[in-house]
Amino acid sequence: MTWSDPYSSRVGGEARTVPRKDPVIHDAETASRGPLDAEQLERFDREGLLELQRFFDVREMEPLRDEAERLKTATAEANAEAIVHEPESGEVRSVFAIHESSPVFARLIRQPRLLDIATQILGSDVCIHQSRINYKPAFRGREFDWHSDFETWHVEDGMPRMRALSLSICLFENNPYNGALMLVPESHRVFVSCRGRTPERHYERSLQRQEFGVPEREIVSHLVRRSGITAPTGPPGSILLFDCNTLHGSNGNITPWPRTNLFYVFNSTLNRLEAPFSGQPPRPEHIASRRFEPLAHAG
Ligand code: 6CS
Ligand code: FE
Repeated sequence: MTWSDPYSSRVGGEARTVPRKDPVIHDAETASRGPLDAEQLERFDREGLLELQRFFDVREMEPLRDEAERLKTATAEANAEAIVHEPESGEVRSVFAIHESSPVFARLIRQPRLLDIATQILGSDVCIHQSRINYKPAFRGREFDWHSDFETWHVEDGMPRMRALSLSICLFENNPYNGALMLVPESHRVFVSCRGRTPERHYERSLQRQEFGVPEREIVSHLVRRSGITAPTGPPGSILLFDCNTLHGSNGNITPWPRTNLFYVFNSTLNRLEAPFSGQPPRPEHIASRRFEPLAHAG
């Protein structure tokens, strides 16, 4: 750990873990008001994740699935660099910045029943750091190796502290077979510093297959021995909240069932991005937004 950066990683040193320096629930008073009850907040604080099945009515997912399909071609025409393809099959793996490109997905995230959860946990106004659709297509969806999002957002985007969270919305059923997200409970409590140094324009490869910012296997094994792995499943309309530092990954999908999830990353407006701690230029706006205006409720 360098004196100036409590979360230094990929600085050429050995891999190691350091205790988290930030709270998970950032303000007790704000946390006492919001959609989550005390038991749900306590579970999120303890485990670094919270699944809410049937948050949306299944019928609400149909128009969102249509919009996710539409965005594949619309983004290819309007902002092709926001599309990531699967390395072998060429299928669409992810589309980024959906809160910018889609009025439907821009409006969805500003519903009080979602936006107020982020405010409740992060203890401040919030903005969107990143949004994306991970399509995990049938038969062809490839894996996402183990990682902490915060490690990447700190090193490659300059996110200073752990005051951000991800919301995942299942557009199709997430079941034990089609590549559901796997998370290590309680792993958010340690920062896993990774070896190596970040290559230039790393994101041009890491979003297809991440090589840097992947924790050492013995560290993953240690955390899994201690707390196991959870893979929340549920019908379309289920949601999953996870802390920016909760270790997660997902297997490939060789089933006929797509596992398309929306992801929105809420950042606290008090946690504005600085210069990337890698010393490299910032990643493009569609991956790491540098607009920090507070997100307002949908009218
Ligand atoms: O680099 C990123 O920001 C992206 N990478 C992963 C594997 N998860 C978070 C995010 O989508
Ligand atoms: Fe991730």
